[in-house]
Amino acid sequence: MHEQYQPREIEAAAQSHWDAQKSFVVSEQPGKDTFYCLSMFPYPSGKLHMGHVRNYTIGDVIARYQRMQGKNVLQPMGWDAFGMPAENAAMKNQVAPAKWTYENIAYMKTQLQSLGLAVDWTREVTTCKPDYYRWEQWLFTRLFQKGVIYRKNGSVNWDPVDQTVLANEQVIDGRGWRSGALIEKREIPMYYFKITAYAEELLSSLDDLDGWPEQVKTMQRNWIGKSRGMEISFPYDVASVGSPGQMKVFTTRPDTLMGATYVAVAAEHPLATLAAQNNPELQAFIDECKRGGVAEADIATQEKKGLATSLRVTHPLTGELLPVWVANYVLMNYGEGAVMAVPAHDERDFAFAGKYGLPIQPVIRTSAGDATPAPWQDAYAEHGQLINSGDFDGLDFDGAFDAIEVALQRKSLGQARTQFRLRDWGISRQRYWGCPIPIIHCDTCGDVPVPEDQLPVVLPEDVVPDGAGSPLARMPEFYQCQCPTCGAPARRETDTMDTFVESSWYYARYASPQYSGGMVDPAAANHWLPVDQYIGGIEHAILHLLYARFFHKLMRDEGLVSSDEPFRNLLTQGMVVAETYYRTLDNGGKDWFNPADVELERDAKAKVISARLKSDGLPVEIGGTEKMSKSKNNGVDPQSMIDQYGADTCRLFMMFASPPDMSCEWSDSGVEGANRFLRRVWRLAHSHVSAGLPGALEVASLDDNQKAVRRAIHLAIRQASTDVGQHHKFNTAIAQVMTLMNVLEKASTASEQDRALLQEGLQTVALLLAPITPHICHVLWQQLGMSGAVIDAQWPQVDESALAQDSLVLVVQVNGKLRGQIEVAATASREAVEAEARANENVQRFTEGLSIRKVIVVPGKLVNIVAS
Ligand code: ANZ
Ligand code: ZN
Repeated sequence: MHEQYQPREIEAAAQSHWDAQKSFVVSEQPGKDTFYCLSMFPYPSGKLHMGHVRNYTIGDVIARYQRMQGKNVLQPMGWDAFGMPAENAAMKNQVAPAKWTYENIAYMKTQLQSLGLAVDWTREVTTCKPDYYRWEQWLFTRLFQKGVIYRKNGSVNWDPVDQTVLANEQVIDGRGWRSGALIEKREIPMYYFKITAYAEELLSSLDDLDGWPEQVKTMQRNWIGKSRGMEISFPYDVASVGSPGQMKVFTTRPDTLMGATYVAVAAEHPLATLAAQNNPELQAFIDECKRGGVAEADIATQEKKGLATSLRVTHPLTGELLPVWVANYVLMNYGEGAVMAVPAHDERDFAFAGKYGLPIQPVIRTSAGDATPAPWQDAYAEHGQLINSGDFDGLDFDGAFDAIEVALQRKSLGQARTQFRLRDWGISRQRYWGCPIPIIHCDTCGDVPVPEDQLPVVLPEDVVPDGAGSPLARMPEFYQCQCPTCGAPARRETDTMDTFVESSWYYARYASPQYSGGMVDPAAANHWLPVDQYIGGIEHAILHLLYARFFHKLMRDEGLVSSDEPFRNLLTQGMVVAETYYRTLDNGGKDWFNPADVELERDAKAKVISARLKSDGLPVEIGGTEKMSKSKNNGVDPQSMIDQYGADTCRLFMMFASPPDMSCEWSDSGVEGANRFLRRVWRLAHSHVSAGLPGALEVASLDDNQKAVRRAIHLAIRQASTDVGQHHKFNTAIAQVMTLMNVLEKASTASEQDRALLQEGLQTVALLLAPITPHICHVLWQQLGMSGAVIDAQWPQVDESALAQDSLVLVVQVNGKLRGQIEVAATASREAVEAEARANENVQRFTEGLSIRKVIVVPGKLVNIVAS
């Protein structure tokens, strides 16, 4: 055993052992418990960032721990390889997205491998390869035939200068990111997954996901957004509109119907079109609304604007005429594209009515009273008793809901309805680097799915896009084809799929990644699925997880998998954050400096008092900790940490810094501390091993000091087992091992039994750390003379008899201040403990002249004497 801890050699040796033994290659083993541990696969952006390292280390620790529990563990890895960054890089550097992507994958794979992940690399899945996406296309054609996928017009961001469709993130302040042109909304035909048909099930089965964070389930519930409400019709007459009809709204607050003072429609609503016919000002406003991004978030936050029309509709119960407005806060694709506005009880309507001088009529008594609200208070939106509502006065929400429904039904002007906020999932993208949509357009036969024997529709890989629309649409060799049904010349679809489609089913493909007989081999899929532990970032809490859950149900309904949900347990890891440093520029902007380029000055308590740039020695401002990002220049390249200290230090630091679901602050000193600890472990093991391995431990003949050491060993096992196994609290488990190390370093090595005990202690350290720092533990295990590799060892068991204590040391406090220690028999009664405490010399000194009011005994821990 080398005297110095040499991570480079150790890590190479451990990794080549695992490679040679194919340690992590798994197959189905009937009868053995399985554990499928999955971390969200990376987008091959070029190199790993700290977020990846943290995610994959957490997954790896769990996978290795489960293996030590005797499970047959599957931990796969792959690449979410389609997407826009490849196209952007391609335009910048004139390389094909395929080449760029494959090169990134090759490099990032070496990085992942250097972390020593217990991954079965024979199962690597790369979503941009035809052997993967052909099955996505296959499922698409099946679902298209079933009607679960359909085609309809959808609105996109259209850049009139570049003549191309832009993704939401390519629209900046309403303008194209490259051209700077004002973006228009355009309607084009697109394909949709009918996810709304699964809305009810996607909502209700959340209740079965006990292993998911409550917060994520809430986010999913809100996204699906089930609401019970009423559809209400407002008739309009010949005079004001030109022909009779009804304007429908959807409302969750039918109880406020008597407070509706106007109605508002979306810019795309037919009544808006009608009203604009002789009104150029209104037409201009409608055009303005139609421009601008299609992102929902933008619409929610934008300033409320509207324009009156000359139209009137009739209130369904009072017969009063209400003015019709066109408003930018009403969405065409939600509800009915129109709202009954109740400014007294809806914040958006309130803001709008205030701005345009529309009447505000309170109809609910809330905790804020019944006066006309000004300014807005959240209480105005509460449920409460009806007022100013005629016959309905005095009813509560439920009573009013039912009574108003009856009144509306009598006139055939309304009825209760449940609706979802969730929209069907539009998956068409007018981009090159994605999975081709397997549809052929024929003038005679319409949209024909590509027959199974003609799949995959292969995406040509040698194309360099130029940003002006999809290159596929300019490649006759791609789009010219024959109709599979009638044989006439036809045109292949040139849109590709949203890359969320690939990431919606990769977890299932890992079960049988090379299977060529179908999307998944059902036997293998059902053997491994559902995933026992899924780990990834909270940024995927809504869309990715919802789509994957949806796909699981689609695959179930195709007979491919038998479970209802893909991920049994979900862990959302916290962010990696780091300090930020900056200088303020003359123009008021900020120039951000990377932590690696900054030198810190600390006071005696190690508190940072100032920061200077290494290059010029001049001060920089400290900006607080933030998520590592390019914009704040506070990213730290994990590779430099691995190169300098080795993967084990990096892993230990990440796991020790915080529990996995909390944010983890990167710090130089934390990394150095982790490295120092591993050197300590190595040093102790080295001196132990150099003295020759001891004989067997004779537990029965240990003296008191030895018993205390052995107790520390088994306490560490007990605590670390609950920390890791039950709570994923790797940080406290590591702290247990550190405590144990303190004991072992001080323990005597004089006798053979002392050394046998140290042997047990070091073995325990190697086992408890094995999931976290697998390389050093691999070598320690060998050096400690153990047969077999530590990855095949079992997690250590607590010897309960080692925990038993003959006597206990309790601290004694007087009025909460530590005043002494007493030693009592472990079996001593409460009275005996109290008597011993009162008899303590120091206690007597501090209670002299006082009378003892109360003695509190916390068994096994302390005695507090209250005296005055
Ligand atoms: C009257 C009303 C009174 C409303 C009140 C709220 C409070 P959820 O719960 O999300 O389903 N709404 C309906 N369609 C809309 C559209 N196309 N664009 C914008 N807003 C629309 O929301 C339902 C509520 O959102 C409905 O209830 C409607 O406003 C609004 F005191 O109607 B409410
Ligand atoms: Zn045809």
